Amino acid sequence: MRNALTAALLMTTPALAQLGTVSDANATFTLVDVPDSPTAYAPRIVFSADPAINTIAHSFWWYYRLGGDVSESALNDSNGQLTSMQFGGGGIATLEWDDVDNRGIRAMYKISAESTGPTSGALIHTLTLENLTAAPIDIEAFAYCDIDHCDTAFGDTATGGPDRVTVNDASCPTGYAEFFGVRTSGYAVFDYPVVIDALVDGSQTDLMNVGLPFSTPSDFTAALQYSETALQPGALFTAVAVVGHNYSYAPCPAVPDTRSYGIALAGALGEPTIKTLAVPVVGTHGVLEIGNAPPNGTGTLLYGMQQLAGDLGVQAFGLTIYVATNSEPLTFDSTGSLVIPLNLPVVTGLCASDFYFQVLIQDPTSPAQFPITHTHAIEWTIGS
Ligand SMILES: [Ca+2]
Ligand SMILES: [Ca+2]
Ligand SMILES: [Ca+2]
Repeated sequence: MRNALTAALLMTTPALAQLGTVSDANATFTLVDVPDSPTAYAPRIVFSADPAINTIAHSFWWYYRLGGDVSESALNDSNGQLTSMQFGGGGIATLEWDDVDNRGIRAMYKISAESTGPTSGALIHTLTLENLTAAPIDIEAFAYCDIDHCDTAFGDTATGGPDRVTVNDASCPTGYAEFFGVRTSGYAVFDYPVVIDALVDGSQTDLMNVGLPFSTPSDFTAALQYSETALQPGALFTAVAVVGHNYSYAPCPAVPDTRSYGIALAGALGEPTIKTLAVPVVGTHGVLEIGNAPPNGTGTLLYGMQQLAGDLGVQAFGLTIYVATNSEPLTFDSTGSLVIPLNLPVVTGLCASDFYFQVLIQDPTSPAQFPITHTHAIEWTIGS
C-alpha cells in the first residue's frame, strides 16, 4: 500500500544486479554473497572508509526468530525467495523478501554506506519487517558482525556495551571500528565462531550482555539483539545496526513523541481517523494509519514542519486546515483504510524536528462547501 510519498521516502533504486558494490565518496560497501539456507553462516562483506586500511568488516547479516520458533534463522535465498536486490546510487543497496521463509513476514534490508569524513564513514544496516499475518507476532532480530580491524582477523580487542562496541587493533592504533545498535535488547561478543555458531545451532539463543571487555587480542565477532512483542497485523518492526569506521554514531537525544490536535470534519460515515501506529524514531519508520474513509476512495495527505494558526487551524468554506505546506495523493483500500510508513533515515537533521500531518478526503456527503471531509491533525517529534 505504498503511495507516492512513501515511495519517495523509501528511496527506491533502479539498477538490478546479482551482488554488488555501493559507495559514498570514501565509504564503500560490497556484498559478496547471500545465505542459501536458514542455517547458513553470515556472508562475506567488504567495508572501508579509510583509504589507508582495506577493510574493517569481514561479514554481516541478519537472523530472526519468531514467537514459538525453536531456533534462529538467517534471512536467505533458498527457493529463490529473495525478491529483489538492488545496488543503486547514493550509497544505497536494498534487498527485499515478499514473504520470508513463507512465515508471513515481508522484509526489507537497506544498507547505506555513508562518508562522514575523508577517513571515516558508516554502514547503516536497516532491517524492516512487516507482519503480513492476521495475528500479532513476537520477533527477535539479530545483527551479526565479524569485524576484522586493520584487515586482519587477529589482533582485535573491544570495549563498551550494552549497545555500542568499540574495536581496536594495536597494529593500526590511530583507527577504530564501532558496532552500534538502536534500541537493542542484548549483545554477545566472542572470538570467532562462538557467536555465529550460537545463531545457527538449531536451538534458541538470547544474547545476555556477555563478552565485554574483549581483552585478549583475537578474531572479534559480535551480535546485537532486538526484541519486539506483539507486532500487530500490518505493522512494521525496524532494527538498525551501525558499523562505523573511525566514526562513532550519536543517537538522537530527543524523546520521540506524538500528539493529536484539532477537530475532524465528518461526512455520512462519521469522522475519518488518523493515528500513529509506530512512534517516530530516527532510523526506523514512523507509521500513520488513516481509517473510516470511503472504501477505495481518494484523499490528500497534508504534511510539513509548519502548523497553520497553531492548534486552531485556518477555517475556510467549512473546512479547517491545520498543516502547511506539502501534499501527496492517497488511495484508501476496500475498508477505507491506509497505512503510511515514513522512513526516518539515521544520518540526517531529523532529530528533534516536529512534523505535522492531516488528511483531506473526497466525500460527497461532506457538510462543507466542497465535497471534502478531513481528519484532525497529528504532530510528531522525532527522537531516539
Ligand atoms: Ca585485526
Ligand atoms: Ca541458536
Ligand atoms: Ca573478526
